[in-house]
Amino acid sequence: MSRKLIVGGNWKCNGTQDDVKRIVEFLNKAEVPCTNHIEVVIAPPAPFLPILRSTLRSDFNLAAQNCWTGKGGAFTGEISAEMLMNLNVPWVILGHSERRTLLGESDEVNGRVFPQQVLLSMHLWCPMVAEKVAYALSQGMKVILCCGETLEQREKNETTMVVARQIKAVADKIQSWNNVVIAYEPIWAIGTGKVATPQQAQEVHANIRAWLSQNVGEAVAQAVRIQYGGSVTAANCKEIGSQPDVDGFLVGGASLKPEFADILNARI
Ligand code: G2H
Repeated sequence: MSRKLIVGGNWKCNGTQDDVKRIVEFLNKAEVPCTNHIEVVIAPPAPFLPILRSTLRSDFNLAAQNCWTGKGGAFTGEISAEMLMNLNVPWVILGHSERRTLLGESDEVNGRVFPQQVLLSMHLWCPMVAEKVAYALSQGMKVILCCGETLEQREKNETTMVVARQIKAVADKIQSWNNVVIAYEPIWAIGTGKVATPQQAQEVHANIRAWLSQNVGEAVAQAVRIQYGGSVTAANCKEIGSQPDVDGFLVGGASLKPEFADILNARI
């Protein structure tokens, strides 16, 4: 099945107004393959969403890097899916490992606050990510759902189990996968310059598809797009992007640089 490529630029917590102008300039000039074949989604920090909305080319879409688990209200510092839709921001990245690990998403489980290390080892963050995904979808948003294992888990051969558990938490809460893209981001490859080999990426992507096939359905497994993320650069994107189950990238550091345009052309 041919799936439309999707490449995301995750700026994380980077940038000034001047950087935004500079980045938008090279994005707007970038020559990209026909947007019938590739979808581009830019995820700047939330304060820059409105300026990007008004200055970024219209064939590139926008994503937030997080949103709340439900309707907005007395949740200081949070952003709701309703606000994003109101700003014409249709995408949101959820479950990024930096939020799972550094910010301890779902610190509170069943009324108890767990120390972060305990939380990490118990993988108790999934319910919060799953709730966020379900709520964002219910508001008409599209979600880039991140998953991935630590180096320790990979070395213990737990990658398949960890990723399956992260996806199952979401599968248990949603009815449709139409508006979900999965981003496989091995934590050991994020911002480290240590990229997964094309074979490592392909193996996990194929396992994710197999899990979806067995647990959700073959049609969903074939249709869901799976991005690879973790130290993607212009130099390594072609090989990874040539793998049959890799449907694009979620790019961090390199999305702030002009080389992002080369990554958009990885499959040409
Ligand atoms: C992984 C990725 C973007 P980087 O977090 O989501 O970042 O490309 O900098 O490793």
